[in-house]
Amino acid sequence: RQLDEVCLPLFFGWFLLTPAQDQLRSTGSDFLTALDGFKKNAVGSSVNEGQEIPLEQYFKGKRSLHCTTKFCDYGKAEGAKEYAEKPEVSELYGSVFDLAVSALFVTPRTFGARVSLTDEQLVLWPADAEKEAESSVPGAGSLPLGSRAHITLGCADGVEPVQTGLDLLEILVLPEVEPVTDLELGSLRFYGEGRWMLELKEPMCAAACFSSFYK
Ligand code: 2AM
Repeated sequence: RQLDEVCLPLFFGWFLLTPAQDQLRSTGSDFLTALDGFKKNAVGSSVNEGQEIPLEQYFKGKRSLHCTTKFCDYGKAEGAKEYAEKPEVSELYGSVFDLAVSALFVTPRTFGARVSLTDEQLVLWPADAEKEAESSVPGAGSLPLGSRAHITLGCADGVEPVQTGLDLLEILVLPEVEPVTDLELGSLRFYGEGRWMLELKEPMCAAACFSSFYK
């Protein structure tokens, strides 16, 4: 085996700096509390059907918050080597970017934050990230590049984090609906089957370092 194959990471992505992690966790927690409060008065719209525990306990938290660009699985994932060899990847490795967190969402499986990438950030986004999800989420392949960009904030018991991006795509392929209410943080929409999305009144700016992760 070639050394460069051995050295491919588990994934590349933007890793939030500590202040941004703290701020996003805190905003996320405010959102779950507000959603719990709202659901008490809403009929037939439970995320954790039959489970009366607060959402904050329902979702198991993640330690280090990041926005995955390319999942490489140490080189086993398709296109991993090609991605790692892109000149932009080595040029921008270690640089800090301002990510715009534009929305928060929950489904019965996952809790995440939507990231709206700029053109400059999209050069690090794999061209097939949305198409790759087409078999799990029909229609995902036709969404704009970067639609899958997200930060996993928590997963229900037994759910793998890869599900967060698929849940986001699943919401984005649905027709737009009217907000059910305006919360302090922004407007809240309900997409059926326990799927909620809060569009932030003011997108949150999260400083994050482009790097890679090896277990
Ligand atoms: P996440 O980006 O939704 O958090 C390590 O497992 C990281 O890679 C996690 O952050 C995870 O999800 C992401 N990941 C795991 N499998 C993946 C896949 N098949 N495609 C894209 N991202 C994946």
